Amino acid sequence: MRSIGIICYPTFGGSGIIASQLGLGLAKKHKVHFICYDKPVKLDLKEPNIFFHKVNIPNYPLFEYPPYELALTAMIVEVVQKHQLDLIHVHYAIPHAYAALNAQRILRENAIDIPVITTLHGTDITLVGRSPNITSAVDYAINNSSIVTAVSQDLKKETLHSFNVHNKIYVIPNFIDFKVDIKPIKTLGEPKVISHISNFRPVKRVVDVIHAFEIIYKEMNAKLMMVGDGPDLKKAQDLVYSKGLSSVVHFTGSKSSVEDVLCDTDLFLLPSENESFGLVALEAMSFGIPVITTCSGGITELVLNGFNGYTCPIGDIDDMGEKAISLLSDDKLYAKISSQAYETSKKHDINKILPLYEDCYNKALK
Ligand code: GMT
Repeated sequence: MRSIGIICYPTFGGSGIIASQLGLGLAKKHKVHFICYDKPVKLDLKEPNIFFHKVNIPNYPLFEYPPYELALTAMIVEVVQKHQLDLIHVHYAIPHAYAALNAQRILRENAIDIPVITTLHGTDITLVGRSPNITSAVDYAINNSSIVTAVSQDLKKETLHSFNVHNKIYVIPNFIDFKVDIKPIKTLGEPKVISHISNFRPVKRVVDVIHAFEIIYKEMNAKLMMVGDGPDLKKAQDLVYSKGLSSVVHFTGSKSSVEDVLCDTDLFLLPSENESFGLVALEAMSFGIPVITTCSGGITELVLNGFNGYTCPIGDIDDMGEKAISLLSDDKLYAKISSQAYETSKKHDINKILPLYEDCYNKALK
């Protein structure tokens, strides 16, 4: 049994979900200590071997920007010393890997040597990390981690292209923790239910979901579930109102259960500008739901055009609409794509992926 520290963002995003599920899976064999500014949303603290240490961020009037990395670094040092952690696994290069590496240096002064494993999830590399004033810090965090993993081949490629990296990057795709092992048999009913789940950031292009839905709705009885909250929510709501679609487009906010929405969904739309992996698409596929997405980075390693869903050019709402209509009007095609979507998701079962992380831990500890 090892003692593992996990550092992640505790919010609804895919990286926090993956970190939480990984921790819960590891806790069957190891002690897992989460170090975050809040309890990760999907983390069940009642589970054995799971511990949570809250990072208290100092906030004095003098600080315009509270020093989060500093507080996190000090908390990592404290938890490693008090609980004799064997390794630290951080999700996101910035600021988590950066803070963990500083903690590592402090601990070395106390004769404690602890490896840092860094998992890159996407936004840290494709958006934030490209800000020129922080690239040197990202280079440092990646190059000095004991092991670096990325959630897709595309993210690995992007990282090598955008940063001055000389460390090896292992690709470990995201996963699903299947609670039941029953293959869903999806048949099309009326109305067709289309859904989209995201944090409504501009990168998600939620407006394209509504344009594509309008094309579908002109051809068939359909409704759209828009799940989540974020900067583009108002823009999306205004568009729905201006198109007169308010009776068939439902905005549920971020509190509704993703599982409940997916249970009733026939087709999932994810028209992102960039998606390093697209965990939500994998979740949809685990319910046997075909996904229509864009040719945007790592998601094309998951959604294979014409096999388990469709990939369209970014912003091509006509293509998305047409593909959706032909899929939703053909029971036989729909059953085939749905079944293949589910089979793809089974390849991402946590039981297949978790040992890959354990291998990384073993390598880092050697
Ligand atoms: O997509 C987001 O806005 C959230 C972000 C996150 O940090 O959780 O998601 C990123 O990591 C997920 C988990 O690995 C991936 O499934 C998402 O594709 C990735 N988001 C982007 O690349 C935009």
